[in-house]
Amino acid sequence: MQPSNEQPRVGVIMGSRSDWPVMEHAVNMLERLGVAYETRVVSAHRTPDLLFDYAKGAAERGLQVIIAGAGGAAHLPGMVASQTLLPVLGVPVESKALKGLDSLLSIAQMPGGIAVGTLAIGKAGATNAGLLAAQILALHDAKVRAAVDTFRAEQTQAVLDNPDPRAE
Ligand code: RP5
Repeated sequence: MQPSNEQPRVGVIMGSRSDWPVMEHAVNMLERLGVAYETRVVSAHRTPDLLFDYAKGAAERGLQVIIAGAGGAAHLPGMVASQTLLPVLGVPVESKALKGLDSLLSIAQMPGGIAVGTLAIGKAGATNAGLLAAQILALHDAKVRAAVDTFRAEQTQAVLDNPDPRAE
């Protein structure tokens, strides 16, 4: 799944279909900013061979950033990062048992030497992963930079236009 026929530049992967209600917020942000992406389920535990193939081939296929979301024993972002030099942004998905604290610590507490950028638990983290991926691309892409700029300006204006917290 991708927004257009453009070559995907961001890979949005997740450990399970059950992660989609959170991870779709990363995709929503990429779509809003006009960044071509692909998305698929890649599980560290259930499809380890696919994980290795995906991560090893990602740069060659034209991806520039990988967003990886997972919950519980969330090994996906770290294992993907170990197999590619692309920046990997990890999104901790809220788990039933521990409300995502397990996911957050699994993703954030990487050993020194393999980097994963860890975002917040859940929707905010997924949204910001999409935004941060776009900001990474914006370093070398004026069109994406302009889209991020516009997003920021509209966000600011929306707050300024609605100063009364009681208003509908
Ligand atoms: C993780 O286990 C997934 O990322 C998901 O958050 C969690 C539960 O997966 P399901 O049992 O819902 O497939 O690997």
